[in-house]
Amino acid sequence: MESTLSARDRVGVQDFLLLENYTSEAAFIENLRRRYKENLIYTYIGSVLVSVNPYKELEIYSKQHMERYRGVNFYEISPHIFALADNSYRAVRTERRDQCILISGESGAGKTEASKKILQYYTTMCPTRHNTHYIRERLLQSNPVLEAFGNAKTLRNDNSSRFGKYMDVQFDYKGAPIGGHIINYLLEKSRVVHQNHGERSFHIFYQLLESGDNSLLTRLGLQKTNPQHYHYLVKVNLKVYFSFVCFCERTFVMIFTLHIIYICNLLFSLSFSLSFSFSLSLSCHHYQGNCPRVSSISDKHSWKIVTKLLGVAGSALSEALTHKKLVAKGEEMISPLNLDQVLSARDALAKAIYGRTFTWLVQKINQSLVYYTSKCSSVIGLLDIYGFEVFQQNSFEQFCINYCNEKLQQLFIELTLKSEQEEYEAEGIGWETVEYFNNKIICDLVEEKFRGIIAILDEECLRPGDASDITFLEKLEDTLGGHAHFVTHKLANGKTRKAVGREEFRLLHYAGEVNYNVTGFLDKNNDLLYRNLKEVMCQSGNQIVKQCFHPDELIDQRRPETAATQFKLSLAGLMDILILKEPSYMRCIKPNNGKQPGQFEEVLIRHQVKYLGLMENLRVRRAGFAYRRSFEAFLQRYKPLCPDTWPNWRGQLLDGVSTLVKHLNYKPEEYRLGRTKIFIRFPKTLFLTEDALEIRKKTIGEFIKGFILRNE
Ligand code: AOV
Ligand code: MG
Repeated sequence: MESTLSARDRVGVQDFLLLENYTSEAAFIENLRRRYKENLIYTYIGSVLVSVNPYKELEIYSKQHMERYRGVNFYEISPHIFALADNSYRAVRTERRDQCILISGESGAGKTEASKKILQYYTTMCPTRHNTHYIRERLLQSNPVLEAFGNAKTLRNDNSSRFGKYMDVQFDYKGAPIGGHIINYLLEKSRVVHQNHGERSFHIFYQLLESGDNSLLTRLGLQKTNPQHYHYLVKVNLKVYFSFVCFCERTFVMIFTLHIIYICNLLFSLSFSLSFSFSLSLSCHHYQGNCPRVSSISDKHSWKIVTKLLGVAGSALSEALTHKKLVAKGEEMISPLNLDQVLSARDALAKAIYGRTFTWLVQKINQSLVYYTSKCSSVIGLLDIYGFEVFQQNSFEQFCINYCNEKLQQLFIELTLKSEQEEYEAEGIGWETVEYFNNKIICDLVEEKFRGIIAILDEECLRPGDASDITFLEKLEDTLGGHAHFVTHKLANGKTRKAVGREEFRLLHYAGEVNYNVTGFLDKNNDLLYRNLKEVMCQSGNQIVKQCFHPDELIDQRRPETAATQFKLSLAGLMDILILKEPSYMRCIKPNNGKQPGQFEEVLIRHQVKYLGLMENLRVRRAGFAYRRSFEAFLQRYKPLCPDTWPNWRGQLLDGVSTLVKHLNYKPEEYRLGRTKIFIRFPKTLFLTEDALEIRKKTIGEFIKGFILRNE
């Protein structure tokens, strides 16, 4: 293969392993900066791909670009996401080993875009079988649909993933995509009922109201004109949505989506606040002290539509929304809820409907994708999960999201170091250990049995009596007071610089310090839907509502797992999936907070380089051997450089490689020969060899050049 690196591609070093001063963070960042200025957003640390979000469209993702990366080794061509995608694909094809690509980085760094590019690469470049052709389309189409329902504009990112997604793409023995499967993680459903200032609800609300079918909208009593009316607005094309529904019970989904929108809006507007333009309101008849009690819902017309769409009896729903059912001494007692309770019941219902529909949608997509359990297939798993995030106010959602990022960092540490070590062992090569920060201590702080934050939160959620967000905080202080990564107002004693509020606790995450406000932690963790609301929903005549609210739930007397525990368990499941696969890593960096192209904000970037552990990663790679190639690949590539190995080496591969490196004057400390691979310690050695090859190709003329091309 002819080197395809142009002079521009060689700005800085394309692999940080090649940095002269590899321990210098300044040199690292300078290299990123120089490349970023030239729109070279990708750089390697060995096999890890680092990217910096360009915040503008680059002409580097065309089919021609994809073709350049097919079957090519990393350093022969400029770094690219397609190289990473192709590398995993080749491993699947040749070794039949399951792969996964783990993309990390903070909110807005480019993870979702990267995962889409990888999927595009596979759907464009892989062969297809005629009978599974539709799988490619469905894999691609699942993205915009899930984004419509699961992404939203936040202060950090206009298209922020509010759910975690792990997607398996399944390939047959010929390398054709034949199936797929998606697992979704903890959707931030609270967004349906509340958004921080400057943020929005899920895209789908705006999409439908902006470009939804007129007759349907009218039928449902929705107005197309003024999306503001419904508290939402985002310009996204609905076509993507419709292209999906044709493979997924089109009418059902579409109508149900409208149901959701309508219901959520109606529920949302069930409020006494005059600021809501919506007409539906609760009328309150009784007052008990300062606490109004609500007994009926007044807008008969809107109410009729909601109940019709949900397929439930209006009287039953209004009763369930405004009353609580208690069983005392074998007798059922109905007591009215106060305003706060009604509003929280309303929110809980809206969240439950949205959350469950989302899961239902993922199930539908999975049914349409097919997943074979046969042995003659391999998978590439793509993980695109919400990135580490810090806002002015951080709540339960950020706590879960950042915990998830801790787990992924932990996996990265375990797998990169472990696999490095294993390879040296397998090849009989000595290994020197490198110090690094292991964030296991923070994972334990969150998830440990009995004394981890989640355990303490659950305990407070289960405790009858005076349990509150504040008692939760106090309990945290009692239990975790001495922990190096846990701080509260009372426990500050110089561990951190920033102030901690009285209702906050601070975690010193691997990625930085975050203050979490405990308000709402108990409620969000409980995630309760009153039993009588569940009962009403379970009786629904709507097919989809029925599937989302199953009567079995009512029979099961056990308390459902709390939200945090469910999340913890699902993350543990994810780790089990990932650990069995061969990982590739992509680390995304966000260059500025303004979502601007060309702005390289050094302080921000230095921070990310630090917490992504990139310098440590580099040191680990450099402490060992920068490059390793199988004898065969090494000989094949560099044989033109030695008269004894050119044009062909007929003996043992090991002897051929020995002959070649002796001829190239490699010094003993520069390389090691393992059982099947050559290990080269310094990148410079390889780089010089590459340069020699370059010169050699030029001097041996077109004929020979053609010969090399044919042979490689
Ligand atoms: P994220 O997935 O890492 O954040 P995204 O992938 O959504 O971040 O990227 C944020 C925005 O950056 C995108 O909407 C694009 O405008 C831009 N962008 C990212 N990568 C590229 C690229 N390669 N080329 C051009 N523009 C890009 V979050 O889901 O919030 O954690 O939770
Ligand atoms: Mg994302």
